[in-house]
Amino acid sequence: MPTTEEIPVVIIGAGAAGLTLATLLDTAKVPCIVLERQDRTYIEGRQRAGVVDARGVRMFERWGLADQLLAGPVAQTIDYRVNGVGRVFEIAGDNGSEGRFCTQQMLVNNLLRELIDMRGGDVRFDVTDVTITDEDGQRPQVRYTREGQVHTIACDHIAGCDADRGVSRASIPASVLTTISHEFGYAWLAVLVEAPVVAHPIMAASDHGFVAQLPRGPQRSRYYLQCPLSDGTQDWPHARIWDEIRLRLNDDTIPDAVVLDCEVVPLRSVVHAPMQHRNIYLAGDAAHLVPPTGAKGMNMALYDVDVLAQALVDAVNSDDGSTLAGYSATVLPRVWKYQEFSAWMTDMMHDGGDPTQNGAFRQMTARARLDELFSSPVAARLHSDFQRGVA
Ligand code: RFL
Repeated sequence: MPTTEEIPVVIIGAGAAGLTLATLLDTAKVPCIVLERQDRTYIEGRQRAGVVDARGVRMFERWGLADQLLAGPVAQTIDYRVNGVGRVFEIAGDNGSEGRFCTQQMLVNNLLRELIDMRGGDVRFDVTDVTITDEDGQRPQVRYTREGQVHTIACDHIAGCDADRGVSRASIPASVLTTISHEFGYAWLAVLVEAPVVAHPIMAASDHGFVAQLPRGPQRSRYYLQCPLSDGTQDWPHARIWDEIRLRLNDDTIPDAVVLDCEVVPLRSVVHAPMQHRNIYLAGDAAHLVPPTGAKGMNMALYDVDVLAQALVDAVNSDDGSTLAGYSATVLPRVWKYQEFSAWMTDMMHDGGDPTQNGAFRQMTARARLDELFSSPVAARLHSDFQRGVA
């Protein structure tokens, strides 16, 4: 028997954006249902971003959720290396909140516990065939299948938090959206390893290509190695991974360690605008992608849902739809600012590396740009503000 129910808000996708939005709405007593195609165990195990920036911390504090969801303060440093020679950049902050160490996996697990286990929030995993009907003059409907049964939810608002390949953006007519994208022309081999944490996160340009090492827990690091777009994980046997890490960091003492996971991620920037159409509101990777170099993807998703949550609270609790109507216009300027920062970081760290990529001239000017961070207080301050998410 098909079932139909009613709720003010349906959220599609239980990633960083969807679960945060659901928890903020629950905090403000706005009822919502989250639909997720994966099962809970899969969501709990998914590894990605590493740090909630200072702006994200302030958001969780403002909503009274920081202590439940985030871990302790994170080291505000980056070890920028060129051919193995490192300089530690200290991210300058103001008094008050700073970034907190919280991997995306940790945040998502804490959100699942808070929302489902502590508050009884309604997250439906393992759903398939999610379809959206949102036509003029009719109440929006979301249909989905679970355990072979088709269900329909009538709602007022749909939050599309289902990332780049989800159904939410695909439900908006193509003629409504403008898509602006940029391909960087290379990829990263993202390698999760079991290894002791280094003193500072490392971002390294080398004549042999870019490499980064970022902490992902007490005994875990994520290495990123620049590689051609055509590479697959089969091109990177474990011995080659460790040889390249030693070569690019110019450090023969790094021992091989257990590789837990490995994937190839093409570096690209994409913005789809407007981020809303009728009653559908896009947030996070459903609306924009950034190359991971600036560590901003998850933090941009958190910003989107901070604005969207308040707008939905105004619309549902106070019958004031004005902030919701302005959602896309409110968040897009910041989306573009962080696109610019992420592209700047990406160009600097990759052009400054392998000269066969873009030539020796671009290599040397990129290295000069990196030097500025250590010689110009103005450049250092701006870089810090971007890293903290407050620029
Ligand atoms: P998510 O986390 O991918 O969640 C989307 C959810 O939607 C579900 N879904 C559907 N559910 C129902 N029906 C459908 N038809 C559906 N289609 C999809 C999916 O199963 C999933 O659960 O997107 P969200 O919430 O927008 O969050 C965005 C962030 O995940 C992303 O921006 C970051 O992970 C990006 N990112 C980083 N961000 C940072 O801020 N700092 C970092 O250091 C950082 N490092 C990274 C990254 C992303 C990476 N990859 C894998 C692309 C490093 C890497 C390697």
